[in-house]
Parts: sequence; C-alpha cells; structure tokens
Amino acid sequence: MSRTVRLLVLILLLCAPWTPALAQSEAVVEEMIGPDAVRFFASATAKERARPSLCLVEQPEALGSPPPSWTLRPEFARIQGRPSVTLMVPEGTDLYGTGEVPGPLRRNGTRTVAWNTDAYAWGAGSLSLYQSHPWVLGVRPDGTSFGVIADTPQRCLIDLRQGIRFEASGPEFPVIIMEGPDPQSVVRTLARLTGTMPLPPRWALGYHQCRYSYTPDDRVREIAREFRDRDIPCDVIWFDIDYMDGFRCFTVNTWDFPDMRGLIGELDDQGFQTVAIIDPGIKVDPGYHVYDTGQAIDAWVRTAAGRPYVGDVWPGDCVFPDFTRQDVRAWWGGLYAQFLDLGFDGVWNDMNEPAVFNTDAKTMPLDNVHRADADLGGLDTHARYHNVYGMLMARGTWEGCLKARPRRRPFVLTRANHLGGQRWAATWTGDNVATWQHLDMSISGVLNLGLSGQPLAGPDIGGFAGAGDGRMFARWMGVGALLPFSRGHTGKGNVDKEPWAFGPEVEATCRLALQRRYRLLPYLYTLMREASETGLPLVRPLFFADPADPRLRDQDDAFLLGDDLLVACRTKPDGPFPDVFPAGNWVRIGLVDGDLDDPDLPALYLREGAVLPLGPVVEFSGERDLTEVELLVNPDDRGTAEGVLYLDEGDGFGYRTGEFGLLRYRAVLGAGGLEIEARMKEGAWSGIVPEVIPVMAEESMTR
Ligand code: NBV
Repeated sequence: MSRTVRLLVLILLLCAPWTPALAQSEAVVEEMIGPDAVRFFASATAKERARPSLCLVEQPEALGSPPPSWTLRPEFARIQGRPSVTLMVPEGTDLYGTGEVPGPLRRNGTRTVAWNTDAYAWGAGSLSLYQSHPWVLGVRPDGTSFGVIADTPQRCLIDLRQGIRFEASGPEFPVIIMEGPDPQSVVRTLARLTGTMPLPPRWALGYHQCRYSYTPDDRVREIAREFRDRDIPCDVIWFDIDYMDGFRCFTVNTWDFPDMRGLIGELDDQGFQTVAIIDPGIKVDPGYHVYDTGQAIDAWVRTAAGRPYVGDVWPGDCVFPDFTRQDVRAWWGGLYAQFLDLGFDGVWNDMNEPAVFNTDAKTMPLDNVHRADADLGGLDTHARYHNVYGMLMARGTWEGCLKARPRRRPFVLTRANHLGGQRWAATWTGDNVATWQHLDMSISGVLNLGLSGQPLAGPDIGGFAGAGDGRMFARWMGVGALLPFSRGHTGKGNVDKEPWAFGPEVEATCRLALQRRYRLLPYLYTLMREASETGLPLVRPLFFADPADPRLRDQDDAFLLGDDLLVACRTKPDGPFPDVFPAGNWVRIGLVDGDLDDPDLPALYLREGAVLPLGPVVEFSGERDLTEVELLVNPDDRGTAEGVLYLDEGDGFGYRTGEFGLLRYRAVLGAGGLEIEARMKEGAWSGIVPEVIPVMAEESMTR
C-alpha cells in the first residue's frame, strides 16, 4: 500500500461511524428507579456485570427512561485503570453530605476517601474516618437540589474540588442521581432508597454517661448516685471494654463485677439504662464459648490461603466473624440472648472498621476472603466488603437484640458504618480530641451525617483524647445536649469528664444544658419519629429554613433542631454568638431558670409560627408520664402558630399497630389571649393525652 493509500484508509477509519454493536455497548445506560431518581451504568456491559448494591434497601427495578426534562448526567471514565464518574454542577452550587467527615459543613473544595478507618485523635485534615458514605447532596443557587450516590462499597475518593468526582477501586459502579425542589426532598428520596432508622426506645434520647472504663462496680454506683444527688438528668450508664473478662466479648470480669446482674438491677431501680460494648475481634481461645461456637460453624473471615485470619486486637490473637454471611449474623445475634439477660438495655459495637493493631493499614489484609451470601454479591475479598463490615456487624447485633427481646426496640451504637447503615444503628463521631476546633466540628459532623441518612449521631462530649478545660467542657455540654445522640465520654487515663468534674460553675452550666434537653424531650422524640418515617434528620442545617438564601449555606455554628428551633453556638472561647438568621421573627427563648443568663450555653430561638412542646425537667426520661405539656408559642403576623407532638409507649412495637398519637396543635392569638386547638392527626393512641399549658414566647426575649 502506498503512503497515500494508507493515509486515506486511516482517515476513512477515523471518520467511520462506530459500529452499532460498539456504540450500543459503550452507551451509558440510564434507568429511572423511582419518581425522582435515575441510575446510570457506564455501559450495558457494566450493568450486566454490576454487583448487588450494598447500600440500598432493595435492588431497584428499572422503571423506564428518564423524562426528556432530566438534565443531570454523569460522565464515566477510567483513571489509571480505576473507574471514575464525574458530574459537573452549575456555578454557585453548594455541596454537602459525604457522611462522617471532619471540617466544614459545606464540602466544596474538599476530598474525602470513603474508607472505614480507626482514626484515633482524628483531625480537620483526616481524609477518612470510621464510616463511608459515598454520597453528595447539592444545593443550587435557587435552592433546588440534587443528590448523587456512588453505588460501590469499595474504597472511593470523593473529590469536590471541581464539580463532583468519584473514583473507586474495584469494578465499574453505577451512580444514582436524584432531583428535588429543595434539599429536604432529596434527603427524603435518599431515605426511600437507603432506609430510615427504626424508632429507638425513648430513653436513647436522654443523656448518656460513659468513660473508658468505669470499673469496678462501686465506681459505677458512685457515678449513678452523683447524677441523682446532684439533680443532673441522665438516662444511661455505659460499660466500656474493661467490664469483660480478658476482653472476651460476651463475658464479664467477675473480679470487678462480681454481680453484674445485681448491679444492673440497682441501676434500673434508679432509672438508669445500661449499654455494654462488644467488639468484633474474638479471642482465639479454645474453651471460650464464643470462639468454640464460632469455630463450629467456621464463622471466621479467611486469609487468601483459606485459613481463619488472625489479627491482634485487645485480647491478643483474634478471629473475626464474617458478617457477610446470614448464618454468621444469626449465630452472632444469638449470643445476645444470654448476654442481654444480664439486664443490659443496649449494645455498643466498637472497633468494627475492623481495627487491627498489627498491620500497617490498621485493618485486615485486602485479599482476605469473605464467603458472602449471594444476595450481597457472593464470595469476594475484603476490598469489597471492608466498608460494610461494621454495618453488617451492627445488623447482626440489631437483629439479635430484637430476637432476644422481641417486645423491646433495639438500641445499637456503632463506630463503623456505611451509607444505609442507619437501619441498624446510631453513631458517634469516634475518638475526637478536647480542643475548640473539635467542639466546632461536632456540629458540622453531625449535620453532614444527618444529610447522609444518619439521624441519631453525636460527638464524645468533652473530647475523648486530651483533657481540655472547664470552659470548653461547659460549652461542649451546652452544644452536645442539643445534638441527637448526647453522650459524655473520655479515654483511659484521661481526666474525669462527668458534668461535675470541672467544679461547681461548670457543673451548673452542665445541669442547665441537660435540663434543657429534658425539657425538649417531647420535641426530640417527635423529631425522631419524623426521622424514622421520612429520613429527615433531627439536626438540620440553617439553609433548610430557606434553601435559596445564600447567607445560610455555610453556617456551621448554628443549626436547626427540627424546623422550629434555631440553636446558635459559641464554639470559640471568646467568639460571639453567630448572628445569621433565616428570614422571619425568630424569638430568643429560655427553657429553664437561668439558661438565658449563661453565656456558655447556646442561644435558642423559636421560629415564627411555631408551637414548641416542652416536658418537665426530670431525672430520667421514664420518670413519669407526660400528663402536661407546655406549649411555647411564637405566633406569626396573623397571630397563628402550629406544632406537632408524637406520643407512644416509649418502647415496644405497639406504635406499628396504631398505638401512637400524632397531635397537631393550632394556636391562635386573639382578643381573649392565646387559644389552642389540639387535634389527633394520626394514630389510635389510648394512653394519656397531656393537658396543654400555652405560654407565649416572651416578647422580652426577642433579639
Ligand atoms: O473501648 C475502648 C475505646 C472506646 O472507649 C472508644 O470510644 C472507641 O472509639 N475504643 C475506641 C478502643 C480504644 C481506643 C484508644
């Protein structure tokens, strides 16, 4: 062939249209999977090869092509052999979510690596914390919103420096994009796809006290007594790993706790619930019932060579249950029957990234093998299942608790989790540090978790690592008492961090902070019920009040509790209160005597047109029935206001068959004063309907 002919052939080849077969296999596949959600695959082949989703409630059905009006389309590519997906976003779009992350609420310009990591003393620059949520929420300048899930459990970079880019290890993955008129709608769509948290027992919304660890039994008694003697409300006392016998899960160290059942009974008599820690690492110890029974069903994650993987954790050599198998989760769940019979009320799953001490990566080797059930994708390496290990452990725990006590709602707290994991556990933000910056990050962290599907979250109040000081502690308690999961905790050898540990002044602030929380319990519980129904978090960013208001988009120091309460926090020692408010007349309110005068407590504002239901200050949530509810009213310019109150037994499942009440209050300010109309909107509640005491949010408290 002459040079000219060769050139001609080349030009012809380059200009030739793609063969139809090639075009078909390369075209992106787009399918509606719900009214406002579209799933995209890189190609028909990618769709064919796709593994089951591990974050969705069910594998979605394709419901046809997106409508012609659908604009959001990802671009698929490969970067250094790794699949990557990019979504360009309009100028002025603000990005949120990405799960459990340090740093600011607004995520534009950040990078996060979704990879569950034991991140002791993490900092603002940590790329990975304990949980993975490959999910981004976008809010456009006009307040309309969208969300994107990278539907892969593999290690995944979420790069928000220019638009949205996901880059994951492993095979090609689909993305799910959802659209909504506002961020709330998108968060609700996320919940429809990835699930909501079932209603926890009401006590879970009380204050929790923990430390690593309260030992021996008399120290636990002392802590309980101090709370009651000092009139500081508290619902739950936690048992960290030292209650175990040689760190063997599901055992009790009888030296320090000779009568655990009796101790729990005593605490119960004083109105305390108890939660005990359980880790995934099971001591290799023939004769120890958990090891033996696990061994009998060959429960452990295997090495690439096919032997049980042994890693070093607290008890020394440990094997790790392979929670990707239903039979293993059932065995694991079954262990709780005897354990909970001691009287524990809830379970705390820790170290389930899983954390392993004697490896460089601080977790198990990626080529370890999980013999997963077919519905999760079948046998595969730890690289696929790492990010869901903690979630599946929590699932086994949750199911085990339910089976052990079918009439009680499980309460599980987990450190590691994945998108969708709120179906089985609440969470906390791990081993934080006693610094002002960490106090600040508690708020944005909980907000972004809420925007990623997890409604029940909070920090270690006071900081796990480091001492901090009284002032910081008081401020942290002020904030932490208003976050959904409210627990004080601290590390081994660290200074005491109970509400009274920093002297009388700090104690007084802590008391007010927690009394406020207990006044708010009816409201918090109503919000928790809403979260369990809709996926809307308890703690919401200010921009939920007006998604089109650009001033509200990066407010980290203030948040909304539900729609009606604005919480403005001072997270710097001498800094001012944040001063950006959504439009409308937000009225400053006090909830207990003295809280308005305490500069260490966040300032609270009630929305115009809102009715806020308040309960009495009690020592613990179950102390007495709610026979009266105070309704704090901030009428709008027409003199009207509205609010809701959810009522049920506080535990059990009666609410699923109608044994609940959703009351709607309508307040009208007329010539004769404040009038309240209460109407049962939903449910067939046969319990007490509280009397109402209407109170005008004081004029004098207006900003
Ligand atoms: O179980 C001990 C701790 C626990 O207190 C903490 O909350 C977890 O995040 N746990 C980690 C293991 C050791 C931490 C140094």
